[in-house]
Formats: sequence, structure tokens, C-alpha cells
Amino acid sequence: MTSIALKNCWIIDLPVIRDPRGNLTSIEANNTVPFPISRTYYLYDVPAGTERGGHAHKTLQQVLIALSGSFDVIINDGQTEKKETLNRPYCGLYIGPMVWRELKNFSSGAVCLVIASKHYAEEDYIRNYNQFRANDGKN
Ligand code: T46
Repeated sequence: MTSIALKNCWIIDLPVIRDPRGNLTSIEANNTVPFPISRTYYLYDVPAGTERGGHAHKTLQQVLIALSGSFDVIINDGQTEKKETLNRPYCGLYIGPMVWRELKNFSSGAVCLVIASKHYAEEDYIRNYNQFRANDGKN
């Protein structure tokens, strides 16, 4: 785990089993990622110049991994904003509750794998930035 000085965010160094036949990385619930895994999804075929995200979650925990290609994640805990470029399949960005995130600068062929602690629930989203700022001190 590598701290990035932002509330509820850090880098997870995923294990790599190196092999002349190709490398292998595994992810285990409550171990490699600090939560039970309820859902995975992935973003792909993202057109150049497109931005995704633009919201925070009230309770959801997620880990983002660039399985292929690269993209930037702008994370903001209400006090501090940082840009993390994800471009390695053995590097996970943990994002906990109440962190505003925006994903941009997807390279051609980028694939963003997301591992999530809960099933999809629209009521867990805060999609309005002013509402996020009004609530960011409460978590
Ligand atoms: C996040 C970033 C990294 C579902 O039906 N099931 C799902 O599991 C998800 C994630 C989304 N959806 C539906 C909801 C919307 O109608 O798919 C549509 C697009 O979702 P959204 O605009 O939220 O997608 P992104 O890429 O902006 O954000 C997603 C996640 O929602 C979010 O939690 O952190 O990826």
C-alpha cells in the first residue's frame, strides 16, 4: 500500500507472479483488496477525449486497475485534489467513500477494471459537486 495523502485513497501494489510464459496477478477479497467483493465491471472502447466519472459515493469502496493502456483519475476528498495516472495492471487505486472522481485521457485500447464492495445502487451516488462539498466533512 502506498499513501497518496488524500482521505480514503491509496495505491495497492498487486502481487505479480513473474513467469517466462507471461505474468499473473491475483486479487483476493478481504486480502489484496480491503473489502468483500460484490461486483466487478470494466470500462473499454472509450472514445478519445471522453471523460467518465464525475461523482462520489456515499459508502462504496472500489479499486480501479488499468488492465491495458492508460488513463488519468482525478480524485478530490473535498480538501485536496490529485491526479493519478494508471498504466500498470499490477497497480490498483483504492477509492473509498466520499471521494469525487473523474476519469479522463483514456489511451487507445485502455481497459479500466473496477472491483467494487457493493452491488450497483444509484442511491449511493452523489452526482452533484456542490452537494458533495456540502457533505464531504461528514465521512
Ligand atoms: C465509478 C467509475 C470509475 C450499471 O447498470 N451497473 C453498474 O455496475 C455501473 C457501474 C453502472 N451502471 C449503469 C448506470 C448508468 O446508467 O451504467 C450507466 C453508466 O454509469 P456511470 O455514468 O456511473 O459510469 P461512469 O463510468 O461515469 O462511472 C463508473 C461507476 O458508476 C463509478 O462508480 O467510480 O465508473
